[in-house]
Amino acid sequence: MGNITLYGFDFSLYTGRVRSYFIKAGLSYSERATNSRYFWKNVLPACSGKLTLPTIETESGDVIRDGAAIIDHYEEKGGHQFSPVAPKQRLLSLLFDVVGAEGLLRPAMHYRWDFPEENHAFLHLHFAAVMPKRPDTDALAEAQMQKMRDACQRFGAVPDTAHLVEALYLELLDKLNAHFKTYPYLFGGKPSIGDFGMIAPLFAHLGRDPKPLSLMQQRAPHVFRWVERMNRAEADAWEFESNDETYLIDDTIPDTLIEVLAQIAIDFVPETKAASLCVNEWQRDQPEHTEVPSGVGNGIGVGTFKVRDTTITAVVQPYRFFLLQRVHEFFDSLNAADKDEVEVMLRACNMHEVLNLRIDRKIGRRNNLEVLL
Ligand SMILES: N[C@@H](CCC(=O)N[C@@H](CS)C(=O)NCC(=O)O)C(=O)O
Repeated sequence: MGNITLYGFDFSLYTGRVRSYFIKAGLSYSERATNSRYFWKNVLPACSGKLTLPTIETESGDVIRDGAAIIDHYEEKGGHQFSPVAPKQRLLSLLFDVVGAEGLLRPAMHYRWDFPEENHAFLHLHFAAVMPKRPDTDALAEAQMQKMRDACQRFGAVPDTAHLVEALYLELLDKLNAHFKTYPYLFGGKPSIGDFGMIAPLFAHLGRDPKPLSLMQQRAPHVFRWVERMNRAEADAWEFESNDETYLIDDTIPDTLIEVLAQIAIDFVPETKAASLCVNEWQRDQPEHTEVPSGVGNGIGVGTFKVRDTTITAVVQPYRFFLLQRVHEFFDSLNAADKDEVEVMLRACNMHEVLNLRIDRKIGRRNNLEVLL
């Protein structure tokens, strides 16, 4: 049996989530680009022809497309080692996974695409590196970059919202910085599914592109250290007193984490509400097994919502609910006393409404695609 092959790019948001998981789980993998004949002939057809990163080939040759599905596969195999067992931590871990994979795309895209003076040369280098080597490689890279710039706008990062997007992100950095000053990871001394979700936007875009990287290093050095730590096999937590690589005991949720969630709720809750209405409307007439769009900025409509007097119109990606349904399923499985405790906690950070933001149909997976059930 060989290694895992991880098809992904160093500048890809979702690749960063799986790479970090592999590193922390001690799984041996080789990272490759998608530009080989082998990939197009053997791997892509096993994804029903859908190309998104990350995609992997397991040690035994199975192909898995989608970061959540890849992590699920290894969590299952490894005894759910990165899924806290205690109810509040488990639920928040799942919620942070949604926030990271879906809820922070606006600042991630804004800080990548709206600062050309600082970022353009760096981004061009990376986009050109993964294009076919031809006389027009630079033009191909620019065309692909323009597609991503357009996607950035679809997420609602436009000149009219830039001030708000930046204000919310700077406040979030401050809250995260206060948390990671005291704790190496979200729930103590060990990363969780929620940490892997959050590393998606906070590594490749917000913790690596020149403009947001320097912002993070200067304003939120403890967040920067967490980003580094998430990409290292060892705990890398020398600045903390305790070296325990465990979750906090007694289902403790630090106040600093409640503050982080309250900050995220400011746009995550109204956006999810607007998206749920849009997805419910769309899916009503869709046949069973309709494919749910995947890929950056590909959605089924737009949602409009207001945050601090600014109106945001953003693409609706039903994938948000593919991940959110895990939060709902876990909540529904709890006994009455645990449900009460979770609700009290979610109320404290203005996230309680999320428990009721459900779509009418479930999203599952079939032939390596997310589909409506
Ligand atoms: N739900 C997928 C999303 C993956 C995704 O969108 N990846 C980006 C790169 S970071 C991609 O492949 N984009 C191609 C496209 O937008 O067409 C996952 O979590 O793996």
